[in-house]
Amino acid sequence: MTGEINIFRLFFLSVMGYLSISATAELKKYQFDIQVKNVSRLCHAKPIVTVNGMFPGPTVYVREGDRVLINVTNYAQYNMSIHWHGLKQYRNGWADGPAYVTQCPIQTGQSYTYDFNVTGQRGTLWWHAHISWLRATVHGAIVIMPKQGTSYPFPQPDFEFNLLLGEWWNDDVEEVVKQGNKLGLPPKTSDAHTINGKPGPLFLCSEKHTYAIEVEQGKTYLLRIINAALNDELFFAINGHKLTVVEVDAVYTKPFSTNAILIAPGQTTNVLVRADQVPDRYFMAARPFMDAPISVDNKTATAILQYKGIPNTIVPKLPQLPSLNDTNFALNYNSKLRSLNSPQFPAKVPLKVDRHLFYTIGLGANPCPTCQNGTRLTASLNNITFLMPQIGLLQAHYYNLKGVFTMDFPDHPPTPFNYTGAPLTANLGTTVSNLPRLSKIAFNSTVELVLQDTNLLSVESHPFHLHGYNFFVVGSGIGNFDPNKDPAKYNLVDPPERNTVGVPTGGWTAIRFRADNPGVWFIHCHLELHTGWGLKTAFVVENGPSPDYSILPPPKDLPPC
Ligand SMILES: *[C@@H]1O[C@H](CO)[C@@H](O)[C@H](O)[C@H]1NC(C)=O
Ligand SMILES: *[C@@H]1O[C@H](CO)[C@@H](O)[C@H](O)[C@H]1NC(C)=O
Ligand SMILES: *[C@@H]1O[C@H](CO)[C@@H](O)[C@H](O)[C@H]1NC(C)=O
Ligand SMILES: *[C@@H]1O[C@H](CO)[C@@H](O)[C@H](O)[C@H]1NC(C)=O
Ligand SMILES: *[C@@H]1O[C@H](CO)[C@@H](O)[C@H](O)[C@H]1NC(C)=O
Ligand SMILES: *[C@@H]1O[C@H](CO)[C@@H](O)[C@H](O)[C@H]1NC(C)=O
Ligand SMILES: *[C@@H]1O[C@H](CO)[C@@H](O)[C@H](O)[C@H]1NC(C)=O
Ligand SMILES: *[C@@H]1O[C@H](CO)[C@@H](O)[C@H](O)[C@H]1NC(C)=O
Ligand SMILES: *[C@@H]1O[C@H](CO)[C@@H](O)[C@H](O)[C@H]1NC(C)=O
Ligand SMILES: *[C@@H]1O[C@H](CO)[C@@H](O)[C@H](O)[C@H]1NC(C)=O
Ligand SMILES: [Cu+2]
Repeated sequence: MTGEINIFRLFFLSVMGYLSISATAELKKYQFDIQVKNVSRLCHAKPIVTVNGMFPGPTVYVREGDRVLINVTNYAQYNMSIHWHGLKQYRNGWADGPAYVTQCPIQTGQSYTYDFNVTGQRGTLWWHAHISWLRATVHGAIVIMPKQGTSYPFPQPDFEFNLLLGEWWNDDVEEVVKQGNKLGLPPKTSDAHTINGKPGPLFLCSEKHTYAIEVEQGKTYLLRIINAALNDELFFAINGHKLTVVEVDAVYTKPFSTNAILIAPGQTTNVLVRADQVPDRYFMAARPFMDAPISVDNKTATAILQYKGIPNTIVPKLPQLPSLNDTNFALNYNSKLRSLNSPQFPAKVPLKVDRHLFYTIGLGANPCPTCQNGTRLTASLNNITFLMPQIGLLQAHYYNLKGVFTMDFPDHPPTPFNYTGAPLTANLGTTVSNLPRLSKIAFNSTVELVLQDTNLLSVESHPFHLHGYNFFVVGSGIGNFDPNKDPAKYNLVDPPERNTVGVPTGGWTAIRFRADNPGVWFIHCHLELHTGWGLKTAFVVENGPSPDYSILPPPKDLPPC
């Protein structure tokens, strides 16, 4: 357990010991202290923002049905808020976390206790800071065990591990983002990718910092893989070993076997791995996918899968990852994802649509006299660049405060054009409205949202995340969405159900959901760069017919602005 490589094989045993005390729904309490600590494991040791001094932060272990109280106390100099990514927070947006959407930030010296129930969900999710770029180091796994007496719909693994894929800067990320905003350009790309906080031995200065797991011949392992990177979609593979995908975003899938997975920021993927190869040391590796002419940190993060009894001196071999720009792999991989759709876990896809939304995703440039190029890069949905308000939108909605937002976000782009045609360099300006524009959604209505990438400045793949819901990814394609032909090709039987979906480069994705969770729910690109540039809006889902279907009253300790 010591020396150059840390082996975490005892980890799951202690987890099981912990969980065995939970017979029925329990109250689980966590204390999250936001602290600036010098826990850097990379070349340039420097203090980073952490939870309880850990990077990645602590895992939240709960069981379906549990109530969870997490007291977040902020000892750092930055404003903070934490999002429980993928938890539906039924009627309970107060615990969702995005700063200035569902709460004001937890300011230095203040505490806020997130209080939520984990209902009707089980699997791997994660938590992360939801303010500025602080989630670079403030993140961790959420593992929701199935209800007691309920097994996985796949063979019970012998052991399990969490793998958090991250993106690392040698500088303070808050300075990095500030520098980008000042120039009006993307800030410098990251210096490394990491697996559980460590970049692996391919980095010159990091021989001592490699994550490793020890496996036993013949045993099966469940890997809970989380992409916690800020801006990079990642491929992940293990040399010599097949991965069987069984769950994405805490929803079971029809199992399929693959040499590599593709995982976008915000997404989670559970895979089964059987230790069925010649006992040896094998590299696990993660590297970006980028099929647009946009510069990206292309460095490979590695960790080690080591068979029991094999000495640490053996040099592992790298897996063959798809090439950086392997569009075909990406499209083919995503097309294999299907909901399990079993009697126990049915895919309740809305078949009839009450509300059709069509949002274009665009990059743009607005005048900025102080910026390096005289312009500032922006991003928009339906040509609207979203500016954050000064107070929480959910409070403004709940208390019916005027002058905070408007509810006129357009259902369609203002001017239709050839979205994915030749690069558009004219009309790059976007509409920056003074007040955030949101969209009102009737309670329990069914919504179809088509997200259409555009060639404004450049096409690019955008992972979109919706808060408060899972959605079904009913269709996807390259080029412009055709409302007359494409819906006929939808999968309305067993489409993947998730909370974050990649809109393909120069293509579109159609999602459907039933708006049965009242509140103000953020929807945004999960590339922090684009979110910061305004690629976001929110749905205001109205209350239902009675108080039982309405937003809960706010907690007393909700942070003030
Ligand atoms: C962080 O720790 C490293 C190694 O222990 C040390 O070299 C460095 O000076 C520390 N940095 C700060 C700001 O404390
Ligand atoms: C949260 O933690 C802080 C710091 O330990 C403590 O002062 C505060 O009382 C706690 N809040 C609750 C509700 O327990
Ligand atoms: C969580 O569930 C408990 C027990 O059913 C209930 O009393 C409580 O109001 C729920 N909390 C939230 C935030 O929904
Ligand atoms: C990674 O990017 C660097 C800098 O842009 C480039 O020099 C190098 O060739 C790239 N490597 C690969 C494997 O694409
Ligand atoms: C992908 O990148 C490789 C090497 O950088 C290049 O040779 C190839 O043409 C690219 N493929 C596509 C489809 O752009
Ligand atoms: C900014 O200006 C530089 C040269 O001054 C140019 O190479 C670059 O393409 C410009 N970037 C944008 C986003 O306009
Ligand atoms: C859109 O642009 C593409 C590529 O430039 C072109 O092939 C296509 O014909 C255009 N479509 C329409 C409807 O103009
Ligand atoms: C976006 O809005 C700006 C400002 O109103 C306008 O100049 C531009 O033409 C619009 N672009 C598109 C693609 O609709
Ligand atoms: C929402 O609509 C579904 C389908 O029509 C219905 O079964 C359900 O009872 C509705 N829920 C509420 C709270 O009205
Ligand atoms: C922290 O949040 C408060 C409340 O929104 C705001 O007034 C203050 O300016 C923020 N501080 C920083 C450093 O951003
Ligand atoms: Cu994006």
